[in-house]
Amino acid sequence: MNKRFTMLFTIAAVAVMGATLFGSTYTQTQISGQSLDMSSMDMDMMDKIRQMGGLQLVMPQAFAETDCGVLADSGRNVVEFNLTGESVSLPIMGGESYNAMTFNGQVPGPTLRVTQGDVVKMTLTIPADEITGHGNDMHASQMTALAFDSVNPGETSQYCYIAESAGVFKYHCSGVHLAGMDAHVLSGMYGIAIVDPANGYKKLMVEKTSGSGEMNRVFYDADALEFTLQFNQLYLDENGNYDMSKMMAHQNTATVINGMQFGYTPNMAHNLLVKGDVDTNFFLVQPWKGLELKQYQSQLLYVENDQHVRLFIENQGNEPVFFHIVGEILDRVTQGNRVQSAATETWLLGGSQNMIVDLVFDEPGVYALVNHDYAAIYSGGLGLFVAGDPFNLNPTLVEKGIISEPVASYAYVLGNPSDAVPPMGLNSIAHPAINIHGLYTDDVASEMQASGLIPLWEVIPVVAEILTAES
Ligand SMILES: [Cu+2]
Repeated sequence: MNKRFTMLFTIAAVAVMGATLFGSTYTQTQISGQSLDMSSMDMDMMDKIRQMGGLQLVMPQAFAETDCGVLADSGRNVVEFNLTGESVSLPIMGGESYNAMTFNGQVPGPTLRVTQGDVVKMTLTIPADEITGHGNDMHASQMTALAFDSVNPGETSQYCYIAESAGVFKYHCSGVHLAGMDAHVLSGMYGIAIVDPANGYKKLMVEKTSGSGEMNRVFYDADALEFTLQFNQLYLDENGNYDMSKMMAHQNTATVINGMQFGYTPNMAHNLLVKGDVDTNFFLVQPWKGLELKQYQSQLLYVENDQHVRLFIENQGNEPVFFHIVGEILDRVTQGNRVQSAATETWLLGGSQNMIVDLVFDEPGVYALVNHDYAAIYSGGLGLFVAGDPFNLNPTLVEKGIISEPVASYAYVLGNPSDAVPPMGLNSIAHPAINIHGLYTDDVASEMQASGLIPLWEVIPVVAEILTAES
């Protein structure tokens, strides 16, 4: 064979082989597209990954000391964070309940607040009678959940880390060796850690023409009235158990903010104050308004006008959050101590993403905070801020002797809901009063009452009697 024929043969062979290879690959891809069959999934997969060490390639020692003994002696401020994994039954809208998994008998779990550079000493205890083991993954730690693994019933385990970066960070149960993590988190085992910047928060600048047409630039001190809002979903079957197939199909049964659907909407006290009658609703959605609901009775979020308000917001869930406040503009959006936007109408949070929103409510009014996805709004992703005295209640409250002088927000009368109020930090304005509200077990609510928080279900009848008494 001469050289020319050899060349032709080679080109032809490559062409035929190529057509065979690529052709067959293409055809195979088309044919083998398959739907996910849950019943055939290998549930030992996480164990196998763990045995291979694949997910442990990032070792915590690579970036920060994590030895509790060494850190305790480091001279840094050590903050202890004690969590208990507990499966309990908690209410959902409509008088039903669901089988929740919790940290410390509440959803979300307690909020941790530290200053950048502090040492966090996290201890997870699983009671002996708990039905399953649990883990803990704190995103503020930059440690893989597998470095801590999971804790069995009847056992306690601990890890330490330095909170190196400022911002909001979720924490969540990591299941049993990572298996069932989705079930545990979406059943309630989540919370946040707020890491205040070492040098505190920045002043807030708000630029508006403020009606005059002239540019008006106002600076607000870094100190702010603060709230936490954590968005999530429930995926439940008819027995109130987590339904993985619904999660895989993104068909949630409820959208929750701090664990509850429509948890920040009016209750009977608000109806009484605004409409003069406990049974006359002044807002279309009031699913939690009865006194018998105690800690589950809905509450509103009260702010003053012209006050710097700071919101710590986390998307704990499986769906996007389009965070918006109807009638307001988000004056500043910060993530990881870096400003992302100013004067924005809506900000998008993907799963396990967070932000700090700074804003000022200029005018008295009722402002709805929403996940601006209509399906989320209708399934529970809505709550209300009330700024100032939009219902002009001050004269009546003073006249009846409930308050001695006009107040700048109704929080001075009714308090703000405990589950939306974070622990005090570097630049916190104290809430005038705090009432007991949240997806808590009765034991947790009783402890809060003993610690001095306001049980509104006991206060409302007294206020009602004063308001309705003949003068
Ligand atoms: Cu768990």
